[in-house]
Amino acid sequence: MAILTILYYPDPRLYQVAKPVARVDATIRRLVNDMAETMYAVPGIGLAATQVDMHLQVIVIDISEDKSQLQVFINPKIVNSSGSQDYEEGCLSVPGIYENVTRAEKITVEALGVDGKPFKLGAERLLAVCIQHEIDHLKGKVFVEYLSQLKQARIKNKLKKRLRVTM
Ligand code: GNR
Ligand code: NI
Repeated sequence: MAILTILYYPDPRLYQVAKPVARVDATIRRLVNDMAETMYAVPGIGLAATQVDMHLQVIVIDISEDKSQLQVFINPKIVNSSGSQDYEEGCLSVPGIYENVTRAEKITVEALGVDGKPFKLGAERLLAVCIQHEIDHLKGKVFVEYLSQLKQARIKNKLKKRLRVTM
């Protein structure tokens, strides 16, 4: 296993669109393991392959209290959504920034598991937020893009300044 390097907004590689996984093989299983290790190390509740500069449709999520419930979504598709909810979101690629985003309250997602088998899952509240946030990453979208242009500009400046100080 390995800890992977996370890209920081506004890195242009975060805007790349991820390709579907053709076959869930040993390479993909290794990517899933490394992404999970990286997510737990930071720590975060989700991670999309885009964030570690791998442009494949792979997501890991664990919203459990004791970090014992890893969920893997390969080639995920939201096939149903309803309602709306506001949630104060953060992102490992936008460290230290927390802003309210409105998303669907309930979703149904279809994906492949790490065993390569298709499954269908209903999700609501935080899990629904997290799945939508991660699928956005796969489409090259970061949550700050839901905010006003002014807020986006301020966040970019803040992160660029911080990078200058710490690197
Ligand atoms: O760790 C994370 N926490 C979080 C909190 C509220 C809404 C979404 C998230 S996802 C984030 C991890 C991350 O950046 N995934 O892409
Ligand atoms: Ni994120």
